[in-house]
Amino acid sequence: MRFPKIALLLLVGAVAAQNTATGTAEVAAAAATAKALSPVNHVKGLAFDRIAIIWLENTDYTLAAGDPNLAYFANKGITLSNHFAVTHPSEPNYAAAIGGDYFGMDNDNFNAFPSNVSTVIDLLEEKGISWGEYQENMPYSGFEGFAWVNQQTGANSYVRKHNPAILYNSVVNNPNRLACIKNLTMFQKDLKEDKLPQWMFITPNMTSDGHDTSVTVAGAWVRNFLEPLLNNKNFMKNTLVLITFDENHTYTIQNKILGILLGDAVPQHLVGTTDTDYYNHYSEIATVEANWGLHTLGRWDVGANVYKFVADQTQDKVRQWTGQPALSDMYFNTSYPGNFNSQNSSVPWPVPNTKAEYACRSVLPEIVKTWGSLVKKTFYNTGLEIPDGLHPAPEF
Ligand SMILES: *[C@@H]1O[C@H](CO)[C@@H](O)[C@H](O)[C@H]1NC(C)=O
Ligand SMILES: *[C@@H]1O[C@H](CO)[C@@H](O)[C@H](O)[C@H]1NC(C)=O
Ligand SMILES: *[C@@H]1O[C@H](CO)[C@@H](O)[C@H](O)[C@H]1NC(C)=O
Ligand SMILES: *[C@@H]1O[C@H](CO)[C@@H](O)[C@H](O)[C@H]1NC(C)=O
Ligand SMILES: *[C@@H]1O[C@H](CO)[C@@H](O)[C@H](O)[C@H]1NC(C)=O
Ligand SMILES: CC(=O)N[C@H]1CO[C@H](CO)[C@@H](O)[C@@H]1O
Repeated sequence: MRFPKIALLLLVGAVAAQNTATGTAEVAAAAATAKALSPVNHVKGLAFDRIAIIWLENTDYTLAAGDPNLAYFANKGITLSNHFAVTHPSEPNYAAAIGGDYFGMDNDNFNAFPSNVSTVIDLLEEKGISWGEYQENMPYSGFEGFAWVNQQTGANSYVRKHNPAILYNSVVNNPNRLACIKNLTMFQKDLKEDKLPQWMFITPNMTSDGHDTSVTVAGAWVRNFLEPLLNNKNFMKNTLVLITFDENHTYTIQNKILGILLGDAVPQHLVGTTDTDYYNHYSEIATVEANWGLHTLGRWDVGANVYKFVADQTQDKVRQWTGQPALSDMYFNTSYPGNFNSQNSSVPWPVPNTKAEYACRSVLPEIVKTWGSLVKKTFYNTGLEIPDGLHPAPEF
């Protein structure tokens, strides 16, 4: 797959130094000199010392819950039965999971967020917590291209739209950060050398994650990947694993997705249970913030629920969705306007709520420095209730 030239010219203009080539020869040349880093830290968390987030693709809740391999993992952990994606299609969900918003994105294009937009990576690094991404079949560490197909079969393999960190110039423009975006071959190497980071995001390829196949293939892939890790001392170090999906498959129903929490950080008495509290992709950031006492991004991460078993150890309060519209009327199936919206991008850059204080967490000082003077224009609040395309924020 190639991205259209127009999109390349328009969107990559500002980041001309990036190497987005996807030709076989260029990729081979770049791979030969690609820098990879595997920083190691051991910052203690309140509920876990490591988190591994694994995303599969496009499956409705009920179908996922019925998959035997996913059920196998559900029995070993906590099932999140009221867990939602934030919009459609894929890319904005991946973006949201580390950036605290999707900035109106309603497409899978070559989108790049400007470098003044921070992510969970800024929050982690500020506290000296190592992080990394493992993207199956990414041809080399820090590859910035739109896609990389299987060289034997031509089938879709690695895609940029499923790589959250690569969407953010705050990551891409920093060579040391770029070098922490690696593939699964490097995961196995880091595992063996006991160099896995404390926060990691794992994306299987387009076959393995179910995108071009089915939840049966995705379930089998996770079983094959994760089962050996459950007894691996280099992996299980007070580790929390999240298995989830980017989005529900059927656009006209609520965008509910399966989530499973497991690992040796999950308290024994909760193994095999279900947590019915409301969570969404922003909970992935909020939980990490609460666990390590991080600052926040001042976006939808601030008010998102922290997973209950973690919240019990961090003194966070898990809240119910009480606002209007009721949760049952929220579909989370279209994007509100924003800079990356293909229908309506003529809205100002959303300003983080730099004054937000919630659960004793404040916004990252660097974000306050950049955006603080504009805080009057913010539409982010500390509520659990987030907007969607059918119910945009009143300020929109
Ligand atoms: C993974 O990345 C490494 C390091 O850049 C590279 O040597 C290797 O060929 C890549 N593996 C796959 C399967 O793409
Ligand atoms: C995806 O990864 C699996 C291994 O997990 C491999 O067997 C398969 O060939 C890969 N598919 C593509 C299209 O690269
Ligand atoms: C979102 O869901 C609502 C309710 O089913 C439906 O009316 C609307 O068409 C859906 N939007 C999209 C883009 O599918
Ligand atoms: C952030 O970057 C965008 C895009 O370059 C720019 O339009 C905006 O003014 C910047 N905002 C701040 C507060 O730096
Ligand atoms: C775009 O969205 C903004 C905010 O909702 C709205 O004020 C504006 O009228 C919309 N523009 C178009 C062309 O729809
Ligand atoms: C077909 C299917 O299973 N879709 C699920 C998507 O999520 C909603 C919940 O919000 C389920 O009711 C659907 O079953």
